[in-house]
Amino acid sequence: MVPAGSTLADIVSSAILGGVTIVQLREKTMSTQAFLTTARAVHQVTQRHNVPLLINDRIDVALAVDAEGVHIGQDDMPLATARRLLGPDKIIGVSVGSPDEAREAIEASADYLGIGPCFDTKTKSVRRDELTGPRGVRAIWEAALQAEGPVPARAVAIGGIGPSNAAHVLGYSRSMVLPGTQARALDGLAVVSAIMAAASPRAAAAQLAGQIRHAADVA
Ligand code: TZP
Ligand code: MG
Repeated sequence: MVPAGSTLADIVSSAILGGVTIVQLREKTMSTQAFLTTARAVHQVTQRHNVPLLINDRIDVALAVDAEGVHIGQDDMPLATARRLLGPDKIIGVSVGSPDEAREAIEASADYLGIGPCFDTKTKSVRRDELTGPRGVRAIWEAALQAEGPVPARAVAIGGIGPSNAAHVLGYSRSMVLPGTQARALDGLAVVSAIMAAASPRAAAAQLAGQIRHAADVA
């Protein structure tokens, strides 16, 4: 998803200048060598801006480039194993699509949850019955907040999110006050195409960052 004339590193740099606070590198088809080369180039950019880089799926690539963390899904390496390999200081995020998955991730000490897929997306093949919608995001987030274990530092919604629906997702997904818990807003949004395919990744990131800040202010 890189337009002709610009490199992935250029787009990542623009997105960070717009307000992106964490970058995840997700490559499903590249050779390991190409993935490593790309990860090193992107890491140079993220380090220059002091923004953490997470590697999707590949603990080995994260270790090889000394990325700040990884993002794993339900079918990837289990969190406890990833933690053992990465040590205590790396960030480990987990994709969760149900209250049970959220509870399990919290109990295994995930640093953040990626909740979704919220809406349909062209970036990944998802089944209609997997889509959570904003209502599902909130239910999953509430389950996480009630789980036994460290309350996650962060939770983001993912899947088909962009400037036209971000405010709705953020507002709706704010947890309700449950016995023994405090209402908490989502910490942010994870987006791919809304930034990577935008005419101006920097402007798209700035718009989304503004919506996230606004949601935090009213929470
Ligand atoms: N996991 C759930 S939805 C998704 C991933 C990786 C794709 C998100 O991409 P987009 O373009 O922001 O919908
Ligand atoms: Mg994965």
